[in-house]
Amino acid sequence: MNRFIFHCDLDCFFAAVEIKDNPQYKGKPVIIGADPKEGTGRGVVSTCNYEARKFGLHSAMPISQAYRRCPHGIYLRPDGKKYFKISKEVMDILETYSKDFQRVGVDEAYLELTDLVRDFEEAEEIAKKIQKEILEKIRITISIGIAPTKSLAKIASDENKPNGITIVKTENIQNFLKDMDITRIPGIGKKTRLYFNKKGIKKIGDIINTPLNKMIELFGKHGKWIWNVANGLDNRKVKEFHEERKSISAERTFFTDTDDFKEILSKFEDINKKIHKSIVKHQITYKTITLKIRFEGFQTYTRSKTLPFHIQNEKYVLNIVLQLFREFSNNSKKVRLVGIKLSNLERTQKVRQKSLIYYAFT
Ligand code: TTP
Ligand code: MG
Repeated sequence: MNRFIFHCDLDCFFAAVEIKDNPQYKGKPVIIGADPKEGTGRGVVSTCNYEARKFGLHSAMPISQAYRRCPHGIYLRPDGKKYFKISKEVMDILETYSKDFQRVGVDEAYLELTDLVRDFEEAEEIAKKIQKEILEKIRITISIGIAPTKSLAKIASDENKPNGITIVKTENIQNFLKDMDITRIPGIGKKTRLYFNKKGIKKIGDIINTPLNKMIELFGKHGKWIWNVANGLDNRKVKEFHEERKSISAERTFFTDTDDFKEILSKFEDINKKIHKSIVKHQITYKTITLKIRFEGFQTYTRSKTLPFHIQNEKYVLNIVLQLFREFSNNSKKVRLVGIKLSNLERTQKVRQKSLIYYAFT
């Protein structure tokens, strides 16, 4: 049976809110983030509108660099409270379109309409209705991807931004994906791209043309997931976050086993940073922190600490992980792999607001 999954993602969300509230900014480059202080400011761009993107500006770029490229832009500090209020209003609208609704970030959500529409034409009509309702009631635009899987719908919503609707039918999956850079697959960032490129994989088409067993051999479990996405295989359901996500974790294997503390520390920092990027984007808090460690010879251990309350604090996690790691300091074996897992997840309005500010300035 064909599935109809929608991924809806607001266009340059924070900037769009500021522009709707200040029509005089319309058509000008608008940048939300830290204070640029005429080029000497610290911190990063939270987001910017499409006019600013023409100058090469993007989320997470140092604000000083943004200022150099676009000194005449309108630079605004983020107003987390305001964005969350609007986010909720948008989510309340989206939720009316299907009982299978899953909010994922501050400005994105999945809807499954498999039982509600017969074909992609009907699906497109609904997508237009959603865009119209949000534009009329909230006065900002949203892009929608419609596809048979969640991962394809997500890739599709990004294809025709802003205010786009992109449909990927089962028979067009390969054509849609094959020429895209592999970073269009959610979860492949700049570092992973480098690693894949070294193995000759640049386009999603290269993944499609690599046999699954080769992908697993080269990239392990992650390789399998990526191959599945590239081939349109992803049967994850659309549902609320709590039921689906029990933990967030990441691990890394050293190229060669090591006992160099500096190297191990830097791996922990990398992993922790990566996890927190997602934690912050999805407004998650956690109570349990788990360290995973594998020594040469494959002995694997985990150690956990559960806090009395939920937190969201990257530095704190690193401290706990290092505390847990200390227990192994007498082990003479070299370390092969380290990992961090955060579990007992929850989302709370309060930390969301804090995290936004954190997000915009770190
Ligand atoms: P995104 O949906 O990634 O970006 P966007 O909505 O601004 O732009 P696009 O049209 O490409 O979807 O993120 C949603 C909001 O989250 C964004 O408006 C600001 C915030 N954010 C940050 O504060 N820092 C970041 O690094 C990113 C990626 C987003
Ligand atoms: Mg967005």
